[in-house]
Amino acid sequence: MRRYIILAIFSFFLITNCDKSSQERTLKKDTYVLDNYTKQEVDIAMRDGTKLHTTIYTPKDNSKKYPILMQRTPYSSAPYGAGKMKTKISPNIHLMKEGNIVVYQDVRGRWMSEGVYDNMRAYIPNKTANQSDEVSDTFDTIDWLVKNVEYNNGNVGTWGISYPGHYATISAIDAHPALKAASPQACIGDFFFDDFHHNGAFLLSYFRAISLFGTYKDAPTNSAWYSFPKMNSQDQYQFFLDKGPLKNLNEYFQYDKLDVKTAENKDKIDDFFWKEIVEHPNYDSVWKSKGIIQHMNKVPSSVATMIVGGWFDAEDLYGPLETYKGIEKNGIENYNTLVFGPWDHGKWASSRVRNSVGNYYFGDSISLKFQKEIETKFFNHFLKGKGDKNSGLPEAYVFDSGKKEWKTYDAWPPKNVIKEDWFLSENQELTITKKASKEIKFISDIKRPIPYSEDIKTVFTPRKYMTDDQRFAARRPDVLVFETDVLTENLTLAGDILAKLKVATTGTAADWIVKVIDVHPSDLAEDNEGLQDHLKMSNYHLMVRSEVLRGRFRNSFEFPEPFTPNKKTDVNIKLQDVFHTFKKGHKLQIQVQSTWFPLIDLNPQTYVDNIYKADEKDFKTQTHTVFTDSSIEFSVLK
Ligand code: PG9
Repeated sequence: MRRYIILAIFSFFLITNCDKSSQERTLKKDTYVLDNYTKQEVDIAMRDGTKLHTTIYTPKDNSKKYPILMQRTPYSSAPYGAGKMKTKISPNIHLMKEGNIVVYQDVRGRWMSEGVYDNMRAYIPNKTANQSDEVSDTFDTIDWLVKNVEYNNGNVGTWGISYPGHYATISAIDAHPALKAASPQACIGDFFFDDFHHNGAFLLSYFRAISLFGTYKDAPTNSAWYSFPKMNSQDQYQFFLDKGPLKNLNEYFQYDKLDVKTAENKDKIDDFFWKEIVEHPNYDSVWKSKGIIQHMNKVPSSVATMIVGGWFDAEDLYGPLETYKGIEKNGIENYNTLVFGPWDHGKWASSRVRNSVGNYYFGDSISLKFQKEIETKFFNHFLKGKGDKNSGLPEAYVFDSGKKEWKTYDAWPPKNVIKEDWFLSENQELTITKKASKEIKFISDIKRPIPYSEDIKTVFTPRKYMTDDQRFAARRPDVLVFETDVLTENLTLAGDILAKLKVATTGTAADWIVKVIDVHPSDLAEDNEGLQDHLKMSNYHLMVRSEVLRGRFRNSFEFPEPFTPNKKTDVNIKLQDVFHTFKKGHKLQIQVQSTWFPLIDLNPQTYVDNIYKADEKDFKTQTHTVFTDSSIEFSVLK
């Protein structure tokens, strides 16, 4: 018996460690930082006097000087307190092991820092002496660090994933002269197009995440001051369907009592972020002022940038792509590069050997290769090396998610891309030839909205669906399906996609969702390891890209408009860039639908000024029409 127990323990060790990279295994158990770095925590005063809590890890080897790698975060720079160290620091294990000064800072109003938090705090271009924003907070912090931290070589780099990625973008605006390199990764660009909204539709699936950003804390704290809504069901579809109109979620955020703190409600969440979302349903000055893409012209050529993202990132896809494209507009003076791989949110930082997104496997060591050969090389070149434009890295290092291989280009999108229109024809064809316009009707039943996923369980933020099999949707009467014949040669898409729909509705409001799908051959025999039991790779309908447009915003995100019932109307939807080869033997499929639940909230399908304040009576089942002179404009690599 003893022998079997030993065998079981050994095999458990093997299983849990065989998926770790060799780098991970060679590291002594989680004490590398403790053994090789010292830590100090300081409260740095900003120009308006607010003190920001900053944790500094310095190599014990003080025989040389080091660059400073900094991450500013709303998610805490814990652990706090002497002797308590992170087990991993810096962007990756190579940069940690070769030695850098690594700094983490709680941004204004978060955790151990003073001040009042504001989501995506607006950048103030011409600040008065004492005015501050995240740009000035970053400038003041870097200034203090290079003047006060021992053994620094005067060069600073910033990095971060997601919200920390947004602060890395911020660091490059009106940058401090010591900042030589910034790597915004999955960086939020604009909360009206990243995370909480997609083209005006509200990401209902983000419901629980709202609490993370909407409650004020009274003083610096090393423990969470917010709490998450308690959902009484793990079946998110049913939970939100039973909840009904968005206004019924107010109870979780004390919305209607926000300004009246009483004894009984003081412990409830009075969420200023929920209030902002509810009271600003359109792309008005509040959202516009917070968007950072408009300020990319303020990134000086003294800062080298490497923008990183994942083709299957459900949270921040708009941000990194638009950040890169925004900086590109500054011209060749800026060293600005792009890395996009087959990852979901932030997985390029993973130490796992196996790279999959949900059910779909892309290959081994993709993240590890990026960390070692791209990310480490980028920071070392600009912070320790020559720092010129000859970094040895490509302009665009992009992974073809169809061929499952890396490619490099000297521009993104590649120069040899042409725009090609494919038409949605009535017998479910997707053809290059335009045919007579026919009507295809379907009932959009708000009592039975189309699930965005077959998975039942409630998630904090949805991620896996980005590569989920779409057969479950294809077989519903309210999902229109259009597909090519079996491809006789490879078809590579490289760049954005524009769905040019011509639609009508019996109602006065509608959402429009378009999905781009790679239909795999039916004779595919082998299944991906980790494939959910109910799936087979045979005929797998891989979602390559998807997007929604809330129809009221078809002509303007700021000034919404109703539909005229039964009037043929143009609805154009931009889908974010892809880099995907639809291989010979596969089919390219388009799905068009009008509900996507509960990824996004339900459209009442009758026009109301503010859906967040709509009543039960506003929600009506309608009949929608798609005309077959609708087309999809693809960026085809020739
Ligand atoms: N952008 C990601 C996020 C923002 C808001 C809610 C949930 C996730 C992130 O910072 O991870």
